[in-house]
Amino acid sequence: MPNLVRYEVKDGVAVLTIDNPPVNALAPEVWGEIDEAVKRGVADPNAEALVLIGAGTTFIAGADIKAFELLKTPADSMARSEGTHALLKRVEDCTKPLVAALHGNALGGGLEVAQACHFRVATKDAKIGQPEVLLGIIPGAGGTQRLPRLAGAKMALTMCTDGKPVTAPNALAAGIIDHIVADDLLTGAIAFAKSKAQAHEIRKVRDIVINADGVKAGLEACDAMRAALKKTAKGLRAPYAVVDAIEAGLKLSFDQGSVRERELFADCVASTESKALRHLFFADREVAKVPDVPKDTPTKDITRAAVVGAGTMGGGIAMNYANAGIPVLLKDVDQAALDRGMATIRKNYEVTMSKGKMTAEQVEKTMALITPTTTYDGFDQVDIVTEAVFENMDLKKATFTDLGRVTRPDCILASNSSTLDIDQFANASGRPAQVLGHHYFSPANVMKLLEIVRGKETSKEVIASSLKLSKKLAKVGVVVGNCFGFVANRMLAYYMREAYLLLEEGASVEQIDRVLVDFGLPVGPFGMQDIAGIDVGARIRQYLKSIGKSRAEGPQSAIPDRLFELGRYGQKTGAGWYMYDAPGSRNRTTDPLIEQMANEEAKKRGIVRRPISDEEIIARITTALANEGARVLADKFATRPGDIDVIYVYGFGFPRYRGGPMFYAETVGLPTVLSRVHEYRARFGDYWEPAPLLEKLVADGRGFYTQG
Ligand code: 3H9
Repeated sequence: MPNLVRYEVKDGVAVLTIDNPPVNALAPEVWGEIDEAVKRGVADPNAEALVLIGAGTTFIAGADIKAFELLKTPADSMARSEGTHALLKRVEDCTKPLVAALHGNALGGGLEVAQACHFRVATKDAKIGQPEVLLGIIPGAGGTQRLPRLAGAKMALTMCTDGKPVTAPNALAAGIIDHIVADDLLTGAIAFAKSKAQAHEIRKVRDIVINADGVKAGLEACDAMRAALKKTAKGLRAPYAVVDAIEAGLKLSFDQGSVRERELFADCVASTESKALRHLFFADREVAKVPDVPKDTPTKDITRAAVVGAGTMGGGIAMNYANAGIPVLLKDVDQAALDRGMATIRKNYEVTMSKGKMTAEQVEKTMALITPTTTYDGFDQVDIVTEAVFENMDLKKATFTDLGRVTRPDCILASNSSTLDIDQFANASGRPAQVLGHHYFSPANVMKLLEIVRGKETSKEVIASSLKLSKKLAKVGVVVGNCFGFVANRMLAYYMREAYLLLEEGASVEQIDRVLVDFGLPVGPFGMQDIAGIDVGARIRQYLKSIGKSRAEGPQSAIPDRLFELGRYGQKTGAGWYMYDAPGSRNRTTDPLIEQMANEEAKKRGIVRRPISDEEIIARITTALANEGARVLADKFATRPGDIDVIYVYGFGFPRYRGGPMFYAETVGLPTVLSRVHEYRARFGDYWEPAPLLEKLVADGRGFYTQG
C-alpha cells in the first residue's frame, strides 16, 4: 500500500499526516489510508486522541478531480459517493477525540473529511470552502448535510453555491471551526486534542439537531437562493442541485438527506456542465506550460514599466501595472491626449471606489504609480514597454524603432497589436529576441486574457517572463503563434462574418445578440462590436485591402463598412448597430436603418431574406469557430485545443459551463460539426470549407483532445 497517510504518536496523540503532494488531493488510496489510520489510532493504547493534518503547504484541496474521469456512469458516481459517506461515518464514529488541523486549503472533500472529525482547528490564514460547484458538481461526501448543521443553512447555501472559500476567522465565527492556532499548528492541534480527551468530549456533526426555527429559516433561505440563482446561475444545474440537497437535509434525517446528496452528486458528475468545468480546471493550469519553454527558464523581474499610447487600451494596460503595484510611465504624443487618458483612468478608479471596492486613499496611491509623459525620458529605466498606439503598421514600426533606441538592451518590448505581424515590429526594433505581442482584451483592465504572441525570434526568457508577469497582473497568459489576428481575433473574424451574413439572410441584430446571450455569452456579436468600436475592424479591413488580403475568405458583408463611413462607431459615437441615448451611453434601441441596410445588401447579393431559427444561429456561429479553431491547431498557432478554450472563456466570456468553443464542438460531436460544414457549403458556397484536421479526426474516430 502506498504510504500516503503517515502514522506516528506524539505526546500521547496519534498524528495522521496526509502526504500526497502537491495539494494532498483525496485520491482513492488516500481515502482508504485515512480510514485505516483512524482505526489504528483507535486501537493504539499509546494514543488518547487523534489529529489529522496535511503535509506541506496545505490540508486537503479536495477529491482528486482527475479521478472523476473514472466515474463513467451515474451508478459509478453513486457507488463512489456511497463509499465515501460510509467511510466518513466510520471516521466520525472514532471513539477517541479526532481533531482536523487545517492550514493552506481545506476545500471540497477536504472540508468534508474535516467535518467528519469531531473538532477542527486552523491557522489564521487557512482557506475553508466547498468549491465543488465550480466543477459543476455538489459536495458528495456529506458536505451538504454536515455544513448546514455546523454553520446554518444560509451560510452553507452561500458557500456551496458560490464556491468561494471563507477565511479561518469567518469560519470560526460561523462555527465551522472550533479554534484558531496562533503558533505551530501541529503543537496547537495536539494540545487541543488532549484537552478534549481529558474532558471526554466527542462531537459528531451528523448528530447536531437543527431546531424547528432553524429548519424554517433554512427552508426560506433555500427559496431565496433559488430565486437569486435565476440571475446568477443562468444555464447552470449544479447550484440548484446544491439547494435541493441542502433542502433535503433540512426536511429529512441525516441519512435520508445523504441519499439525496448522493443521487444529485451522481447526476451532476455525469453532466456536460461538469465535464466542461473539469476540463477548464486543467486547461486553465496547462496554458502556463509551453512545451519548449521549460519550467526553469530564467525570468526577468518586472519592477518598472512603460506604455506608449494613452488611448482606451493603453490606459487600461497602465492600470493593470499600477494595480499590481508596478510604477508605469504612460506616454502619448500630445498633452491633450494624455490628459484625456489620465482622466479616463481616474474615472475608472472612481467608479470602482463608488462600488466600495477601493478607498479614496487607494485610488490616489494607485494613480500616483502612473506617470504621464510626452517624451521618452525615463524609458532607459524600465524593464518592459507595451506599445498601444493605433493599429497601423507604419506607426507601430516607427514606435518600435524608437523603443529600440531609447530602452536598455534587456528591456522587453511588447506590442498590444490585435492582429498585425509581430516580426515586423521585431525587425524595426533591431532587437527581435526581446520583442513579442502582449494582446490585451477590451476593457484591458477588466478582461483576464493576455495573448502572449511569440515572434520568430522571441527568446524563451522573454516568453517565460511574460507568463510570470501575466500572473502578477492577474491575467491568464496564453502563448500563441504570430498569425493574422493571432488566435482570438483570427477565429473571431469567422464568428463575426457568420453573424453579418445571418443578418443579411434574414435574422435581426437583436435576435442574433439575444441568441448568443441565451447561449451564455455576456454580450452578442453586435453589442460587443458597439463596445469595442466598429472603426477598429474597419481600419483593419482597410489595412488588409491595402496589402491585398482579407480577414476571412469568401463573402464579406458591406454593412460594417457602411456604418463606419457614416461615423457610427458604436457606443462611443452614440450609434452603431444600435442607437444609444447619447455618446458613451449603454441604453440602446433598435435602429430601422440596419434592417434597411440588410435588405439592400441581401438584394445586391441576390439573397431572399427568410426567417432564421435560433438553432441555426448557434449552429452556424459555433461551427464557424470550431472549423477555424481546427485550422489554428493544425497550423500550430495554439499549443492545444484547451488553450483555445481558455482564450475564448477569458477573452470573450464564452460560457465556462460549455467548456470553450473546441470543447463545445466535441459535445455537439465532431461528425455532426463536419456534416454541418458540408451542409453549409452546399447551401451557402465554397467559403465553407472543412478544415483538414476536422475531416481527419472524424475519419479516424478521434477528437480534438485525443489527437494522439
Ligand atoms: C471534491 O472534493 C468532491 C467531493 O465533494 C466529493 C467526493 C466524493 N485534484 O491550482 P494549482 C493540481 S471536488 C487533482 O496550480 P495553487 C493542479 O492541477 C474538488 N489535482 O495551485 C496542479 O497540477 P499541475 C474540490 C489538483 O496553489 C497542482 O495541483 N476542490 C487538485 O494556485 C497545483 O494546483 C477543488 O475544487 C485536485 N483537487 O492553488 C479545489 N487541486 O501542477 C481545486 C489542485 O500538474 N484546487 N490540483 O498543473 C484549487 O482550487 C487550487 O488548486 C488550490 C491551489 C487553491 C488548492
